[in-house]
Amino acid sequence: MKNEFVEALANLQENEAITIAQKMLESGTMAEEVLELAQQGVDIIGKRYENGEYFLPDLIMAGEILKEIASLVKPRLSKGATARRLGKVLIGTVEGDVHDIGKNIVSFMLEVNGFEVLDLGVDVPPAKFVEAIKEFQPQVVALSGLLTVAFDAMKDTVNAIKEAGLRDKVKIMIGGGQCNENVRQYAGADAYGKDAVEAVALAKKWIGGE
Ligand code: B12
Repeated sequence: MKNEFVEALANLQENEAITIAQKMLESGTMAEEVLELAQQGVDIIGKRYENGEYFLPDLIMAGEILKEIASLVKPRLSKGATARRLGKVLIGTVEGDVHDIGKNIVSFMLEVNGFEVLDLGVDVPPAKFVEAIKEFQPQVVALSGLLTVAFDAMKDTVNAIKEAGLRDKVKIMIGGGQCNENVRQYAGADAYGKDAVEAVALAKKWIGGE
């Protein structure tokens, strides 16, 4: 059933992937394992996109299927992983950018790993991040962005946080698409993470979960 699930997801067979995920959960497969398998499916989808086998609409479709799988898995995590809250992470896609498939994966993986996550969504202006830091009081702020213009938006966001006098209250990580160490330096963030696994590792390191 596990291979079939990965295959169904990789082949973007929505109904099949969801039905198998449901069956796995009902027959006792751990929610965490379903997520790991989903990640394997996503990796295959990413490779097929790079090889020119898949196109934009396929990735959007993949995002939709993942959202549905996430909604199936989440309630089952509440007793285990999500019961122990390690700390708070504020996440959003920066202003001018509406890409959210990767952000949603990061957000989801952080939740699964025990963090309380406030997701501000996409195209989030710097002022909204600042306001949310004041209210939600996260230890970590995660900025996602895939467009080149997002690099400036990331920098503006970090500056706005500085100007609000909140820079020493939060650790800031960035990620998404073309981001790298240079962008991190340019934006003035504390770290760059290449994927959701690194995002979780950074949050753990900073909040002290490990
Ligand atoms: C899907 C997609 C779209 C979808 C987005 C759907 C959605 N709901 O997100 C749609 C069709 C809407 C779209 C629109 C546009 N897109 Co687009 N899009 C893509 C595409 C094909 C895939 C992005 C994706 O989802 N990847 C899969 C996810 C899982 O990967 P990821 O986001 O990188 O996330 C992973 C890591 O980076 C990391 N991560 C992500 N966020 C964070 C945050 C932190 C803190 C950390 C630590 C890690 C982390 O973890 C994730 C999981 O491992 C890319 C091409 C590509 N290969 O990246 C182009 C791409 C990003 N798009 C591009 C462009 C140009 C556009 C448009 C301007 C097109 C247009 N002319 O209208 C618009 C922009 C709209 C806007 N204002 O944002 C360009 C950007 C070029 C540039 N340098 O600026 C790209 C690179 C395509 C290209 N080669 O030209 N797009």
